[in-house]
Parts: sequence; structure tokens; C-alpha cells
Amino acid sequence: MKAEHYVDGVFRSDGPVFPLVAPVDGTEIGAVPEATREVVDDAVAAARSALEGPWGAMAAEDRAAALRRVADGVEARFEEFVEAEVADTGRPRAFAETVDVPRAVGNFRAYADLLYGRPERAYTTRIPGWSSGTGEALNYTVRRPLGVVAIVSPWNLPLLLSTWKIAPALACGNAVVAKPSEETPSTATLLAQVIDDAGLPAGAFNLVHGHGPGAAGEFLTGHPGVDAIAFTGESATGAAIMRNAADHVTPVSFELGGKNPALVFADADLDAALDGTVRSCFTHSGQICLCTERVYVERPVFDEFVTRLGERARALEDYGPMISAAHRDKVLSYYRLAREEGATVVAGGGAPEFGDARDGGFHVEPTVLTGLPETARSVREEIFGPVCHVAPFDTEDEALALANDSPYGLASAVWTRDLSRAHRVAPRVETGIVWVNCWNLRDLRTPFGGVKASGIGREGGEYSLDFFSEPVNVCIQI
Ligand code: NAD
Ligand code: 6OD
Repeated sequence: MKAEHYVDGVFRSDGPVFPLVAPVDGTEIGAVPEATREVVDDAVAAARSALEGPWGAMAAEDRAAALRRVADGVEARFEEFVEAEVADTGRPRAFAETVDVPRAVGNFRAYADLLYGRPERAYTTRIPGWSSGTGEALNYTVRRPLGVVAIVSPWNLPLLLSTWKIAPALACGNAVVAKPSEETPSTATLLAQVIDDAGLPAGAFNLVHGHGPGAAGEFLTGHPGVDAIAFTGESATGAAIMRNAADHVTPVSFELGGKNPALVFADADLDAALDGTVRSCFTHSGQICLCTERVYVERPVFDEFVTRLGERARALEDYGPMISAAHRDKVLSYYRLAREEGATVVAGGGAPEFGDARDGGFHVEPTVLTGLPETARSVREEIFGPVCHVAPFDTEDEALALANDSPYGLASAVWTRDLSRAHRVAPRVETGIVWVNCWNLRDLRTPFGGVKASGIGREGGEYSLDFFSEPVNVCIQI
């Protein structure tokens, strides 16, 4: 798959190139152009022109129709998208078939529905009123797009997470410059082809490839022509982007890192809690921002839970690799650190040997740890691999204190059969998303995002429409 920039309705691949490496076996599978400052400038200028041209003038229902054509176009090339996502990420094919590509289609349809189905809520509210002392006035509010929006996305769910922002940004009438992760450029290139075929006006959607610091990501997020930034990635990167954007006071929406807790109470359906925790710790080899890395289990069921979780982790076979050699090395360094910090390794703890081509790839073993103090770095820092630490607790208050003692606050899971406890505990967990007796059950209209170092703002449904448009009040003296 040949990655290309898409700027002002034209595909181009100028700039130096870097190799694309398959994480599953370490082979080189392509070359990616690195966007220079000039390419980024061109993309931002094209986006600005689109806003001043046919894209800016397009009616909301026509934008909704365009989003539906994009959804249809992705569906029509379903297999190509699946192949590209599997090649770039090394994830099991079934995941791309059931999550990545259908969700990308869903993102475009959901925002077309929201926009076209309920334009009165998305776009205008009228409030008759009066201003004190100066007579009666009519106030009404219109929503207008922010302008040129930079969308910077990570490698872990490349198509899903970029379209999660691109679809609502376009729905609201913004022009987009997207920069996917340098590790996973392929589905973004396919998406640009689909958008081109769908007939969006030139410049409404632009794509630039390349790295982050000192490169395309930094050029884009510090660009004076960018009116807003929607970013998903590491918290430290979010902080760097904020510093870079500060000179222009560019608004940001941030979905950042996590160190997500799960609380398993002794009254839980233990089989369901185990199934859910295996999914939440090891899906996509732990490379989902919502994955659990800290499990707290009420003491009466702690030993049984740890034993069974360890067995389940050891039994996992069809798991994908880390995204890169560098990320594999980072995860393995945390496995070593955990040992040095005094962990008991219940399962995994190293790199597997398959005896086939996968040994050239970047796999690490699903790993279960116990015995660490809460102050250990491997309990506090995001590892972003297939690993969890399991610790016991005795009371509900203690469980909450342990869960909340983290710089992060993205997602959590609570496992209990006690309805009152569920309602008591869930609102007290300091995360943006709390799942009760489930994990990663997603309705696209619900607010999505984190507290503390896990993000700024919420996306999803009308929360995304709120970020990607600006309310403007018009006050008329009567
Ligand atoms: P990352 O922060 O390294 O990179 C994300 C994107 O930012 C990439 O496109 C990268 O090129 C770009 N980038 C890097 N440095 C930049 C800079 N200085 N300026 C501008 N752009 C820059 O993240 P990653 O390794 O790709 O993804 C994994 C991380 O993302 C984890 O921390 C994970 O928790 C987080 N994540 C969070 C969510 C969420 O919804 N909260 C979702 C997915 C991933
Ligand atoms: O499902 C989603 O909408 C979403 N934003 C998932 C994020 C996963 C993080 O890796």
C-alpha cells in the first residue's frame, strides 16, 4: 500500500520517505512520504480556501449526504481497509472486520444522522428575552464551524479514532487537515481516496503524513492558520501540543493516556468478571486506551481470581504484536522494572517464541503481576501493553481510594451484582467513563473522554458537534 498526502484534492508524495514496517514479522511493507513544512502549509491553505469556497457554502443536508457517500465508499472497499489495517497494526483480522472498519462506517453515518436528523438541535436555538434597563431584545444562537481543524491521531485504532473526529468535524462544516500516526498511514490514505471519490470539494479534507516532534505533527499543531486541534495520543504529547498551540490560543480537544482500574467485588459474577477482565486487559494486546492495567479484587475472591486470570492469560494464543520494536522494548522494560520493584509474575513477563516468521515481529506475552506497592512505577505509569497488576482490597472505600489514586482518569470497570453498590460506586470513580459489569460497550452518542491527565473535553454524539462548532449569540433590540 503506497501512502500519499492528499492536499487540495490532489494526491502527492513529495518529501523524504521513511519505511513502513509490519509489526507482525518486522518486514518492510511500504514507504511513507514525510510532509515538509511546505506540504503542511499547502494543506492548511487549501483548507482555508475550501471554507471560503463551495465547501463553506454547502448546506448542512448536502454535507450529511456527502458523509453518507463516504460511509458507502468505505463499505464498498471493506476488504481493502481490513487488509491495510491488519498489515499496519498486526492485529487479528477479526478485530479489523468487526471493530475498525464497521466503526469507521458507523462514525460517518452517525454524524450524518445527527446533523440531518436534528438540525434544530445541532444548529439553532432561539431564546426570546430582554436585557435589563435597555428594553426588550430577542437573542438567538447560531452555531458555526470553527474553521480549519487539525486532527492528529494515534496508531492503536488508526481508522476508528481518526474517523471519530473527521466525521463530526466535516459534519459541522469545518475543513480538515488530518495527520495519522507515522506507524499506520495506510487506512488514512484509503480514506482520502474514498473522500475524493465521494466528491467533497477540494480542500475540505486534507491528509499529511509524517512524524510528530519537529515534523509534520508539530508544524500542523503550531500552525497559525489552524483554528482548532483534536488530538488522541499520549498525555505527554498532549502537553507538548498545548505548549505549541499556546501562542495562537488554539482550542483543543484531547483524548489522552490512562492507567485504567477495574474493581471486582466479591459479590460479582466471577465468571463474567474474569471474561470481562481478560478482554479489558488483553484485547489488541492491551493497546487500547480503555484497557485495564490495574485490577483491584475484594480479598475473599482475590486468590481464586488471580489464579484463574493467570491461567486465562497463559492460554491466549491469537494475540497481535506491539506496534513497533521501540514499543515492544518499552513494554518489556516495564516487565523488567516490575520484577525489580518486587512483583510476582503470575503469567507471562517476557517475549514469546513462536518458531515461525512472527519471531521477527514485536510480540510480548500477556502478563499478570501481583505483589507491588501502589507507589511502584509499573503500577502508576501507563504501559500500553497486555499487562495488569492485581491487588486485594477489603472495603468499598478502600477500593475507591486505590482506583482514584492515579494521575489518569480515562475509563474504569466495576464488577458487582449488588445494584445499590453499583450506583454508589460508579459516580465516585474518577474516570470519564465507568462501565458496570461490562467493558468497552460503546454507544457513539454518549460522552467519551477522560479527566485529570487523560484528556480535555468530551467527544461523541452532540458532544463532538459542540466541540467542532461555535455558538454565536445574536442579540436584536426590539
Ligand atoms: P503519541 O502521542 O505518541 O502519537 C499520537 C500522534 O501524535 C501521532 O500521530 C504522532 O505522530 C503525533 N505526535 C507525536 N508528537 C507530537 C508533537 N510533539 N506534536 C504534534 N504531534 C505529535 O501516541 P501513540 O503512541 O500514537 O498512541 C498511544 C497513546 O495514545 C497512549 O498513551 C494511549 O493511551 C493514547 N490513546 C488515548 C486514547 C483516548 O481516547 N483517550 C485513544 C487511543 C490512544
Ligand atoms: O470507541 C471509541 O469511540 C473510542 N474513542 C475508543 C478509543 C479507544 C482508545 O484506544
